[in-house]
Amino acid sequence: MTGLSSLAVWQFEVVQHVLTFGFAAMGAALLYFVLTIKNNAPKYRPSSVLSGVVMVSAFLLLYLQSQSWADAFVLEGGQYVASGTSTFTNGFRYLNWLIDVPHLLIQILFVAGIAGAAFRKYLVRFTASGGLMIVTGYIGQFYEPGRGAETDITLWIVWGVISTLFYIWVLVLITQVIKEGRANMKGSKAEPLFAAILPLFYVSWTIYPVAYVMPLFGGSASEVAALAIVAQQVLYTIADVTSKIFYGVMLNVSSTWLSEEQGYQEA
Ligand code: RET
Repeated sequence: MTGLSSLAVWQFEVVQHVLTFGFAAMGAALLYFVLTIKNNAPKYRPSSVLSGVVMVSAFLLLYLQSQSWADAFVLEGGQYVASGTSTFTNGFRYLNWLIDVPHLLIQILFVAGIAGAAFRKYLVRFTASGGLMIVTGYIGQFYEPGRGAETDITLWIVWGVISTLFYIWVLVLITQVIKEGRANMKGSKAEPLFAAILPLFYVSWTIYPVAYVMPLFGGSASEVAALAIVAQQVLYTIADVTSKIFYGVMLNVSSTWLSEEQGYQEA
């Protein structure tokens, strides 16, 4: 982030607030997933458990991310400048995704009613496609423009493109899973809600690669670089809340409706 020499007070604060909102939302949603788990028949519950795992991991990451932001800058002469003692990095996010992405992908299988050999097939493919997408993107982000000595736009783009190929594989798989899930719940009132997960997924997951390329708009002008960083953090937060919480809630409500229709009553 050497391209970024200073931040206006509002820019520093917007990121601080947005990161705080992010971890507060994960904490609140954790409580929701725990408290509603018994509304669902046992076969759907692993979906809520996986939402819980995702919430804890994201809560911790976003908390550390906000600490790292606060440590990276100091207020000097009415603006925030690099503290010189630590840098702000998005690297931790990628490690959080490495945990969350496979879990988010696998949790839908329980609600879609995919079992047996098909379950194992998707489990392996989701873990491979999601894991490789993140690892290759992680390598790429070290070369991000504005990071100083490591900056290498070509390598940044090449790793980004490789990661995108794995992302396309993820999209193909999730489209199939939602199609199969809809077929399994034909006639249920949960079907339209479950179907709406597909557009939510496409939009919320695509925000991540959009945030990845934000520094491209930063250029070398410090003022634009600052705006790009702020935009990147706001986008990541919107993506985190929609891809983890909205998605989890839609799966949870679908499970509850399916459970009711199948005659399940909370003990
Ligand atoms: C990267 C690198 C650039 C190319 C692409 C990417 C895709 C990232 C995605 C991340 C999804 C993360 C989620 C996290 C939830 O916890 C790695 C930014 C395509 C799709 C859903």
